[in-house]
Amino acid sequence: MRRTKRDPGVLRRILPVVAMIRLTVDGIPVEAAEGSSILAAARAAGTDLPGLCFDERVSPQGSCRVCLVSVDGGRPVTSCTMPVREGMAVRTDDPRAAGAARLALELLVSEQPERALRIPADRSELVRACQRFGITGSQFHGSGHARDVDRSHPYVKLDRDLCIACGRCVRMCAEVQGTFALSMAGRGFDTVVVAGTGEEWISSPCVACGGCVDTCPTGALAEPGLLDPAPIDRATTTTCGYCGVGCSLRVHVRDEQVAAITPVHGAPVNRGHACVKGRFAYAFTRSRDRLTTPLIREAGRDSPLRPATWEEALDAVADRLTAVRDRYGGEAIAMISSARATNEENYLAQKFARTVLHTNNIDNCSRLCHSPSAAGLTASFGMAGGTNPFDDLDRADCILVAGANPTEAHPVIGARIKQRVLDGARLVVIDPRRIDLVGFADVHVQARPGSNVAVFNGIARALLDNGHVDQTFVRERTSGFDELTELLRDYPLDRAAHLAGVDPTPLAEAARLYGSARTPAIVYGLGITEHTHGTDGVRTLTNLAILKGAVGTLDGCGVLTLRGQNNVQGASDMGALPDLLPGYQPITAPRIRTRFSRAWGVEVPERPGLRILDMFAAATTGRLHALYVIGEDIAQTDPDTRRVQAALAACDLVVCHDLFLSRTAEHADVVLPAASFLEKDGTFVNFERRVQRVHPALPSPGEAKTDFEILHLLAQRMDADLGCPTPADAMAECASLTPTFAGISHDRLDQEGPLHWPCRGPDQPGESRLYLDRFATPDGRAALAARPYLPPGEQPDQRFPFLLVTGRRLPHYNSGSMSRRTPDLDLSPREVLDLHPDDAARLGLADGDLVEVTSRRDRVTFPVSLTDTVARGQVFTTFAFPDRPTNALTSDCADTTTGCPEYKVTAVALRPS
Ligand SMILES: Nc1nc2c(c(=O)[nH]1)N[C@H]1C(S)=C(S)[C@@H](COP(=O)(O)OP(=O)(O)OC[C@H]3O[C@@H](n4cnc5c(=O)[nH]c(N)nc54)[C@H](O)[C@@H]3O)O[C@H]1N2
Ligand SMILES: Nc1nc2c(c(=O)[nH]1)N[C@H]1C(S)=C(S)[C@@H](COP(=O)(O)OP(=O)(O)OC[C@H]3O[C@@H](n4cnc5c(=O)[nH]c(N)nc54)[C@H](O)[C@@H]3O)O[C@H]1N2
Ligand SMILES: [Mo]
Repeated sequence: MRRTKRDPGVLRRILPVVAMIRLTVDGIPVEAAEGSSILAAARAAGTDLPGLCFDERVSPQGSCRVCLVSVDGGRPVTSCTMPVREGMAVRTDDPRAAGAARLALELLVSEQPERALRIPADRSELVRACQRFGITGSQFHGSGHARDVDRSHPYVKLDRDLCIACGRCVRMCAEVQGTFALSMAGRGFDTVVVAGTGEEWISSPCVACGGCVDTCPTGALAEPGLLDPAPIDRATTTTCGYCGVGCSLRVHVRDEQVAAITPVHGAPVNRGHACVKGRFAYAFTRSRDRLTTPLIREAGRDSPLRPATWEEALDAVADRLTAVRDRYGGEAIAMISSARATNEENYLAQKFARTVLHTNNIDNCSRLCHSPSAAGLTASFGMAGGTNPFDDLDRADCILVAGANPTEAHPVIGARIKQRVLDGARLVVIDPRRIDLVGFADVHVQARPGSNVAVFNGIARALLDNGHVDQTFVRERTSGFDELTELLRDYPLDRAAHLAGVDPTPLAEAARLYGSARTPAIVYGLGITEHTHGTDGVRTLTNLAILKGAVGTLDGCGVLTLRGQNNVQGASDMGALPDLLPGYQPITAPRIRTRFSRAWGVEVPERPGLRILDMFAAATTGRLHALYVIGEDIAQTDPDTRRVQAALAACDLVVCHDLFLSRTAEHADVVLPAASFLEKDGTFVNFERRVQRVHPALPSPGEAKTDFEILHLLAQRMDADLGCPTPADAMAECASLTPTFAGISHDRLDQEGPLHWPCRGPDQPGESRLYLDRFATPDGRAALAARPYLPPGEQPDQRFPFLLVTGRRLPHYNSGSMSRRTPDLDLSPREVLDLHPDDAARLGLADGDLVEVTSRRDRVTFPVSLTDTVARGQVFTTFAFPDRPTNALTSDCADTTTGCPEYKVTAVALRPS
């Protein structure tokens, strides 16, 4: 269902900043980028010129006429629609213009109810405009309207009588969010915004990104917290703690509670946009079941957890960890560090493991997620991150989205992709499901789960056959071409299509679109990595960009990895990995180990440690005695739950830091209450390698402490000093030991804003776009990979004929520990299994019926949701609800290179329950 693509009415102009224009506003000299409006320039110059239908994030409309100004003494003009011109003299106080603007505003407010003017001025543009023109409540004629207030949605309230029909919300929804859920209905005086076809807001296609609420100038569309007239005590700018996009958010606090969260306008990553989670899903911070004290067990696993003092809890952990270490050696202890925690906390966690526990047994959830990206991108290009900044997408004329569902998992990026497509870029989607972006795509390759390598080899072969290979680039900057060409003899399009279970036509079209583009981009996610051949998937995907010469050049936009957790990039960057020290420096290199050992004053252990899944195996075989888990719910989110539970049961000691009593915490001996991202100081690294500041907006509840404080206190009790007392010190220490972070410090981030790594010195800007001169591989060349298609680890058979794919839905986040404790639960109250209607008919299942899903390991019952977004023979669900433990079903098949689980392919049987 392609809507209004390339409709000039919704085309957003993305203007490269070509030149600066000089003009004067009320006699004051001002500079503005060519193409900006007079209104934007006047505001940038510090005037409070109102513009009730204007928002610089969307196209101008010029309808409210309260932004009238004079230019060079001429007739009044709408400043929101007129672009700046060199030398123009703008007057916002021109009597004719101001008079006409005042009249327009008076007419507008005469139709408003009185309560419109009682909204605090800092929350209503209308009120501010009235103040500027001296219009007071007494001039209100009262409203002829008495229309309902729609309170059906937990986050968006529509007070219809406050609507001035400015259309900003409609344009935000279309041009910025790309959802097209809103329109204006009615005529003249009766015009009002409607969602969908006029149904209640909650039932409409609104995805609750908050764009409409953010732009509404009157409070007609509002979120509960900000409309409350009580003053806001303070606001803090920080980085979102949900996904890896890294949106800049403003956290408004009243009475030590979050009153509202709004996106930072003009922020580099999100450009004033956000999504339902970052923007609205904050109620978890003050949820009644937040952990506020440590918990310990009196006697053994069978005794209940009881509240304890920090002294008791830390002593218990310190004594027992010391005992295990001294008896069995450090290798009998393993630590899982958190991709939800800050860089500084992850730095400290790996330092704690290596210097206090004396083990390299430390890993983070990157293992479950994008470890194949780190391995694959390093092998292909030399470094473990995406190659380009996301802003490069503004230059892309073709976007290939493979195994990623950004409108649900990285919604701000999903919206940007839609914007780009509406601007004319071609879109190719490779996904077994008909995801939302397919509605905007030129072609959808609905490949069978686990067939990526066949698909990408088929496309690579077509690039060769169609003459779409950049021969000069291949000759001068790549290696492995001959071997790849040889392998691709086996991948003519028909065969590749057959292996992937698709028609050759869409595959050929995908190859033609990517191959004939001038500046193509590749965007990918877990549909590529979470497979038995995940690293091969990444390598064969990067082949396409290399063959096309679309990486490490300005002719393409490279390969963008949509990394998952808010700080999964950072957790790995900081060395919370069993074989790598901070900055991906190999633990096995003696020179590097010596440098760290000297700096830390303790010998760094030499042998690489255990990966997450190997930790479980080691526990069940008695080699591992203690497991220390920071912010990961392994008993819910790691594959094959029974095996995880067996591992937890086998350990003498399980310690966990969490915000809540997670499934893992229920199995722990000691649970330590952790602060959330809204309560801590430090940095996160987003999926573009952008290092961004995190500032505490709230105190943590009760006695909860940051992971940073907890690790320090514990080290002290084990007679060790981790050094770096503050997060800023930890970053400084990391920078001193890590060449790619050498130029990064809290001071610099506070002064200059976010920096990309690599940033090799305090005077270096940081590299957002990599490899323009040379690749970082040993020979400086991008390495093409000849990898054959191999079948997934698990295959359907007669007993288990369906394929279960697992992944994300918009409202909930991973284990759901946070999002389920917010009104997101009203948006998505329970887990369902997506099932094709034809399969449902065969099984005699109606929408909402229960189905028992059995895999080779366990069985779980789900209500079914009938949808043809899944292919026949495939089902889809998430893993956000502990009462439907999806990961009891998934297998321990894992990527042969990195150990990343095959979450995307599980053979299952379905039986009506
Ligand atoms: N709302 C929400 N957002 C999140 C999260 C969340 O839980 N909820 N989690 C965060 C985290 S940790 C991560 S890692 C990211 C994940 O973000 P994504 O990687 O975008 O998420 P997934 O839904 O797991 O998988 C993406 C797509 O891969 C497809 N897929 C499955 N198998 C294959 C295959 O063999 N080939 C191809 N080509 N595609 C396949 C699936 O159908 C799915 O649409 O999201 C982050 N953002
Ligand atoms: N079936 C299936 N399973 C999957 C996946 C899949 O696609 N399919 N995807 C996998 C992927 S990509 C990932 S990343 C994992 C994610 O799995 P997890 O990392 O386990 O999931 P989260 O819910 O993100 O968070 C883990 C815990 O951290 C806590 N927490 C949040 N912030 C903090 C903090 O600042 N400090 C501390 N100490 N705790 C905190 C939360 O309350 C939660 O209990 O799941 C994996 N599991
Ligand atoms: Mo993830």
